[in-house]
Amino acid sequence: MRLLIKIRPLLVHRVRVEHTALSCYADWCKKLNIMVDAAVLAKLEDGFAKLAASDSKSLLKKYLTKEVFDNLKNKKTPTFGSTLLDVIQSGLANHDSGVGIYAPDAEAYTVFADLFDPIIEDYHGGFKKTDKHPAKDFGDVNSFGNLDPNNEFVISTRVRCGRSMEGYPFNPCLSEAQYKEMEEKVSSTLSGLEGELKGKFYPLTGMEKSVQQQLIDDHFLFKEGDRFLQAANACRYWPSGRGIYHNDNKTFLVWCNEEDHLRIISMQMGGDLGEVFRRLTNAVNEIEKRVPFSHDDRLGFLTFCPTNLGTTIRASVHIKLPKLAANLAKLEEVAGKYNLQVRGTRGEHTEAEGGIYDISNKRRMGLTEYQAVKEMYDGITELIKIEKSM
Ligand code: ADP
Ligand code: CIR
Repeated sequence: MRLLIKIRPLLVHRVRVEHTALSCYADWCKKLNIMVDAAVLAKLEDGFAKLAASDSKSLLKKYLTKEVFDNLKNKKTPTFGSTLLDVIQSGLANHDSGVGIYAPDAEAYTVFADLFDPIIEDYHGGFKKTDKHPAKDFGDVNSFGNLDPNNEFVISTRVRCGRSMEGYPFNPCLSEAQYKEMEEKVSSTLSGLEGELKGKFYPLTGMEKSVQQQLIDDHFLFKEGDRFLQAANACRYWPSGRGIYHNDNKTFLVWCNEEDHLRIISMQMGGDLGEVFRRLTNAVNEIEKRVPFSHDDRLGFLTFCPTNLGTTIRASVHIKLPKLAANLAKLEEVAGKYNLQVRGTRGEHTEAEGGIYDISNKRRMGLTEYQAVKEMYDGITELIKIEKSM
């Protein structure tokens, strides 16, 4: 009893010291922005419960197990303080997402690797967390020919890649001033291009609605109001800092600050993949001489969406395959065998119009630029053979 009387004040003192230490720790965390706020945690818990109860087919639902969720929900990226909510909110708001996650900043790929890695492996056909993306290699740019010399099936051919400018985070972390600064850098840099790459930058700010709509309808410009990007916080200050550069005949185009900082695009009517790929390679080489891009040793070129990492290459044709497409599930199944992805006429999440499908390579990581394009070339060659034999 006497002993207790003696040590009680000591215990109380210790508790007080610990309590003070804890509240100092909490203040310190808040100051350093490393504690996830209660409102964010509540949204995460609610969104997770709804997703778990849904019949969503997204890769987010497939890989966000309770264990992964609990392990990541209190984490933040060191520089921008991005949370798991910033990563998954698009997939939580859109249960019909195919993937459902984005990296708000480059550090998210590391901090939230327990979620990104299995999704990357699934989407990119087996790129494991221990794998390293190969060095950039466009290969022999003269190796591709015309996919459809008699113009029977292919309407048009397009190859694009994405790039992020070094020193800037991805969309959700950009300020309006940064958007404007980037637009200025992009437009002044591109104004130095020559030959068939020579063109003009057209800001979205102030662009007539009819001109914008015509560019979208002609498949040259990104669409507006993408709900997957909006939910990911990627459309803030729109249309500030957004725009498109193109040459006179619109065979070389650059999108500025839509999903990625830059989308570099080469496209033309018909099936001459050789010419489209040569133009893209030339353009990328010229732009890379002038702008430093974010690149990671393991992941390759860094992009906002994990589906675009690595080469960032999507080589596609607009194609009519009426016999194969009579059964869409069958078309998708056959395309899948050749690692191809089928999209609608106006791009991802759209329907086919007039029997025209957009078919492209699906994976972009763990193979070179040349191999990604070859995957589309070989696959489309096979699909055309099958169509002809039906
Ligand atoms: P991204 O290709 O940049 O991932 P989308 O799937 O949204 O994005 O497509 C962007 C635009 O490019 C859409 O208008 C789409 O119709 C167009 N497009 C894609 N492939 C081709 C092609 N081979 N020919 C013509 N337009 C194309
Ligand atoms: C989805 O999950 O369906 C969208 N977030 C888009 C995913 C892949 N497409 C893309 O990056 N353009």
